[in-house]
Amino acid sequence: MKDILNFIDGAYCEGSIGRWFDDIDPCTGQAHARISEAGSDDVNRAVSAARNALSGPWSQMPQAARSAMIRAVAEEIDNRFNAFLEAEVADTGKPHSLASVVDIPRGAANFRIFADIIANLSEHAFPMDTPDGGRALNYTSRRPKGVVAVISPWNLPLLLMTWKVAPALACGNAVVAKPSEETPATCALLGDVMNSVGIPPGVFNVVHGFGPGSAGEALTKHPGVDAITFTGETRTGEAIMKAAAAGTRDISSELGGKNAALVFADCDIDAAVEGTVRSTFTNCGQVCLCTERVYVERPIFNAFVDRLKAEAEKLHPGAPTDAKTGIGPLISAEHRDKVTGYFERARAAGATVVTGGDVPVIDGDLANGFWVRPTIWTGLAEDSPLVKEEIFGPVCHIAPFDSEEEALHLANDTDYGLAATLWTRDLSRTHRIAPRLEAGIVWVNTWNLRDLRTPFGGSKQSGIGREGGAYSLEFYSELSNICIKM
Ligand code: NAD
Ligand code: 6OD
Repeated sequence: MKDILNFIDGAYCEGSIGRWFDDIDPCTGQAHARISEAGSDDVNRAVSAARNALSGPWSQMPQAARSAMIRAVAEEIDNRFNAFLEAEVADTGKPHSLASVVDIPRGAANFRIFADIIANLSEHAFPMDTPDGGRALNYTSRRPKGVVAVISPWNLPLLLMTWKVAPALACGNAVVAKPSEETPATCALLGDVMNSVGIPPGVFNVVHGFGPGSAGEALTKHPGVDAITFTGETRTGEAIMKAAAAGTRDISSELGGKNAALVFADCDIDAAVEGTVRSTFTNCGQVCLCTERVYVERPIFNAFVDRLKAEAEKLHPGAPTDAKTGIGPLISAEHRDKVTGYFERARAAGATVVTGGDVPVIDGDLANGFWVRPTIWTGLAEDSPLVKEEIFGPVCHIAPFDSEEEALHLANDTDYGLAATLWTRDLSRTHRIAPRLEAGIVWVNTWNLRDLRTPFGGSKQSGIGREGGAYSLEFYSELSNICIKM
């Protein structure tokens, strides 16, 4: 069994508290590695290493040189593609067909885009008249924020960790990363990548462990951390905001969602069904952008439900390496129990179970994996907790609507505001509706199509701030105005 170690000041090390915990393969329920938990002394050491690195050459490095190093990280991830793929799949159980086209390539692409952004950085200038009849020049200038804590979840481990580590490093910060306790393996591999491209020791550190009472809490409460960027559950985001309040540290958060899809009768129904299968069941529904509420205009409601059911039933669970596998497992036994708890509650609430709502029986090595069947419900009341709470599994509820206004109301009637999807051929309708959807991201006739220059984030309880392209600079750098009297 492999050991997964912390990475502090350029070296892999065991946590000083001598505690280890298992890294479970969700396809088998068996441990495939053990993880060394970091204690508060280790977190102290990681934060000190990061702070020391800031006084070295890293943050003063010419932008072009730093950009070249960030680009080299991307190339090194490409070079080690198979090691990253194997680690990600062992931690998550997701099919190779998904991890090899989404997770690992995006890990590299995240470094590439921020290498480009920083290489092409420009500032604003504001020439002005002065009261004495002279002139002055204002210009903006950015400097690193300092030590940035990056805390990430288990659903897209490499993608979401690098989405934040890359801009943090590109802006000249030093990072202490805390990956999810469920999926630490790819983040651990990044340490060696950083060393191999010459990123100075201390610029990138990794501590492993849990949230409360462990490395996560120690890191967010550490006074040596200048800013915290977090992806995960809304309730965890609230706890981290409280920790960040001490010292008024900056926070960026990407949180939960209960995303709606609106399917109008004028849509291309083939595309809408195919897109909704992806938006509901990709990664076994464990993507914050996944659709959990589908609203379909009444004339096509029955046809849409039938077609979505037929497609959902084609998604066979299976081994990650099997080309026929259409859906992987949930991340853990605990999460499987949470999702199956929703299955029971839906039945008790009188939902019609169109398909799924149970656990498939699988023999052999995969018998103890955390599988659930793709599930579709109809007939729940809009105020049911099942339609309000994020489930984060391969589940959606489908309800009919009769007008544009009703569809908009239904989509927006949620505490969350991450993503929404609109399926229509009517361009005027698109322009009427899309800007009124209370979501950080609106996709029209597609889902999860990403241009990494665009702003990404959620409104309401789905997060604070926007990251992506130049928008990331607002969080990862400190902006000054310099005013020169001429
Ligand atoms: P989680 O909030 O349980 O954990 C996320 C990370 O926070 C983990 O590393 C965990 O150890 C750490 N953590 C937990 N409590 C902490 C504390 N008190 N202090 C410091 N760190 C703490 O989330 P999860 O279960 O890993 O991920 C699933 C959730 O993430 C879902 O709600 C999903 O919607 C959300 N998510 C959101 C986005 C987005 O971009 N909006 C992306 C992915 C996942
Ligand atoms: O694509 C991205 O940049 C991103 N942050 C995706 C988040 C997915 C949530 O699970």
